[in-house]
This record gives sequence, structure tokens and C-alpha cells, in this order.
Amino acid sequence: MLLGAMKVAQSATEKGPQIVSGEMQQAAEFAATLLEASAPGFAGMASSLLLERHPEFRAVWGEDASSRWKKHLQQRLLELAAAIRVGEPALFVSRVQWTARAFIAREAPLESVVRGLGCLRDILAERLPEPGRDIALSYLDQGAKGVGLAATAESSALRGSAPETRLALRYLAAGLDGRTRAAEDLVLEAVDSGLDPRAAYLEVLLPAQVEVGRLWHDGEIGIAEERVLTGTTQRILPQLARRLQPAAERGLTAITAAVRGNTHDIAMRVVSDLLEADGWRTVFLGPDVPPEEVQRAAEYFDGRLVVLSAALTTQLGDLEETINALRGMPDNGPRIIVGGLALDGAPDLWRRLGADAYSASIDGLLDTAADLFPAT
Ligand code: B12
Repeated sequence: MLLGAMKVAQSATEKGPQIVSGEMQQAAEFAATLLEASAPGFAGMASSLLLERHPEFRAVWGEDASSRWKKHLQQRLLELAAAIRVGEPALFVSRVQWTARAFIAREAPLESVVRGLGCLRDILAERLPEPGRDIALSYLDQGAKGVGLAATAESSALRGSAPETRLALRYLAAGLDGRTRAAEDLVLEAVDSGLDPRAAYLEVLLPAQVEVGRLWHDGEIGIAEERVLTGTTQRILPQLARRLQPAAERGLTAITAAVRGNTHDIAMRVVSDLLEADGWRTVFLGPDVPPEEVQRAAEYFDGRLVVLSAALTTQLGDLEETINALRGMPDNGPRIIVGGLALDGAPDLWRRLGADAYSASIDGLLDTAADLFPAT
């Protein structure tokens, strides 16, 4: 059962999540399920309506205008469904703002984001049955209002003059320039000359990854450059792991995984390495792991802690299914810590999903794990 089983849903007002009646929960679940199932159809209708109302957009998006808008609006509908299911309108608003920033960066008319949402609204008002329609329309309205508040650009994660930041900038420059070996040497030589390997992970490589994402989002680099830097980072990670000073073994196993659908596994790789250095035996399952496989691994390896990551809000259902699968194990299963960008902006959501803890950062996760399992 997905998140509709939660004791919380979002009212059709512009407030945060709140406890509401079982009826409201059912309405939210119903709307979310229907939106997911009908997303291609609704998106196709909204895309046709948009181009009928605004033929001038054809000149901007060319011959594929119709299919590109359909794809775009379909993704918004899936994000809308995900936000409704967890009762968090802010998650939908942040997705719309993310889109708005991408449009601004690519000099596409910002007005078209609002118009597109308006067409979705009209289609849903006509076609989405009650219960749940009002919730969907309210979320769409909040999304449309958020467009105007979208920042024109994200600020760089690499500001300031700390030596680690300067190293991250040099690493990024070499990596983006395709000088992979030089980029690798920069980081490893710094560590061999005294830089704490933890700082190399958390203050050099990860901020460089976040920065490359920002540059891509802002249209300043393409996918190829992002892939080159990510590949370089992935080459360095195992070499850094060998340079971490291991603490005394705890005799406990932690399983780490990016949930089904989430192909971002670098954070989990880093978490695994740092937990291992903290005395855990770690089992890193990698990206896109189905709930039943996480559960099977927890059983097979006797995992006492499971760390899960979801990057996109559309992966929240997969996260919840994974937690539920683990909770079905004897004694309520292992302890579960969750994190990832999907939970950003919804600080209490982890509780409702049934996890034991949430951390926004990897540093914080290590403290949380230590709190859950105090050394004896
Ligand atoms: C590399 C990358 C990819 C690679 C991933 C390769 C890999 N093996 O990991 C590929 C190319 C596959 C990819 C695909 C996509 N990506 Co991508 N990607 C990135 C990028 C540039 C770097 C990711 C990374 O390594 N970051 C460093 C790690 C450590 O950061 P992180 O994963 O965010 O984790 C941090 C926190 O979230 C937290 N954390 C994460 N998980 C957990 C778990 C726990 C328990 C804890 C405590 C903490 C924690 O700790 C980390 C450090 O602070 C980011 C930019 C960014 N801001 O990160 C975009 C980014 C994450 N991607 C993005 C998008 C949109 C996509 C795609 C949808 C693109 C597309 N149209 O296809 C797909 C979706 C894939 C999917 N189904 O999941 C967006 C997500 C926006 C959003 N919030 O919705 C980002 C933010 C880019 C951007 N600026 O817009 N991506």
C-alpha cells in the first residue's frame, strides 16, 4: 500500500501538511493514483490545448512542440501525484520552480510554464472526478504562483576561499576540461599531502558534483561534461576509501541503497565508505534497487541499519514501499535512515514514511547512525 495509508494528507487549502480525516486521505490517494494512470492522456490533451491557445509557442519549440510539451506536462503530473500522495504541496511547488529556472536559463518564455499549468488545470477541472479534484487544483494553483518566485539562478556551492573549495574548483576545471587523470591526481595528491580524506569526499568531490548539476540546470554545460566529471569522481572514490583510517570494528552491518528508480548512487557510495571507516561492515547495493531486494539483502547480510536514498519526489512511493518491506521483517526490521533530495523541503515526511531517522547531510547521517547504535 502506498502513502495513502498514512494518517496525514493535505487539505485543499494553502497550508502545510496536517492531520485530516480518513475521507481526505482516500481522496488524495484516489487523485494521485488516477493522475499517475492517466498522466499520458491528460498531458496529451493539455499539450494540444496549450498549442491551440498559444500557437506562438510552436515557433519556440518547433515541429516537436506537441510531443515535447506532452512529455513536459506528463512529468509535472507525476510530480503532482507524488506531492498529493504525501500531502506536501511544497514538493510540487519546488518542482515547478526547478522547471522555471531551467526555462529561464534556456531563454524559453517563463510565461509558458504558467500557461502549461493553466491548461493542465482546465483539463483536470473537466476530467478528474471528485473526490480529490479540489486537492489537485489547489496544488496546481500553488505551483503556478511559485513560478514567479523562482530564482533566476541557483547560487554556486563553491563559494569562499577555503583551501578545500579552491581545490574543488581546480578539480572541477580539470574534470570539465576532460583532463581526467590530472583531476584525479589533484585530489589524491592533496590527500597524500595531508588533506583529511573525509574532507576530500565532503568538501571537494561532492560540492563539485553539486556544482556540475547547477551548471547543467542553468544551461551552462551539457550532459557530456556532467558525465565526464561524474565518471572522474567515480574513479576517485574507491581510491579515497583505501585512504580512510578505519575505526575499531563494531560487529554490525549497514546496508546502503538508492531506491528503485533512483540512479543517483554516489551519495550512497560515500555513505558506505564513511560508515565502513566508522567501524561498520557495509553492503552497498548501488542504484535502482527494488524494495524486495533491499529486504532480501537486509535478511541475508543481517543488516542492523539500512540507509536509503531517494533523489526525485516521484521516487517517494518506492522509498515507502522499501520501508514497508523492511518493516515486515521480524522485530519490525532493521533501523532505517533516509535521505536525498526528494525529501528536501519536507522535513517531517520521513516520520510519516515510517523511517527511524532522516538526515539532510552525510555528516549528519554519521552522527545519527552513532546515536541509533551507541558504541558499547
Ligand atoms: C551525476 C548526476 C546524475 C547521474 C547519476 C550518476 C550516479 N551514478 O550517481 C545521472 C546522469 C544518472 C543522473 C540522472 C538524472 N538526474 Co541527476 N544529477 C547528477 C548530479 C550532477 C550529481 C549527483 C551527485 O553525485 N551528487 C553528489 C551527491 C553526493 O549528492 P546527492 O546525491 O544530492 O546527495 C546529497 C544529499 O541529497 C544527501 N543525500 C543523498 N542521499 C542521501 C541519503 C541519506 C540517508 C542521507 C543522510 C543523505 C543523503 O547527501 C548528499 C550530500 O549532501 C546532480 C546534482 C546535485 N545537486 O547533486 C543531478 C541531479 C540530482 N539530477 C537531477 C535530475 C533532474 C536528473 C534526471 C531526472 C535528468 C534527466 N532528465 O534524465 C535523471 C534522473 C535519474 C533518476 N531516475 O534518478 C536533478 C534533480 C532535481 C530534483 N531535485 O528533482 C539534479 C539536482 C541536477 C539539478 N541541479 O537539477 N543524474
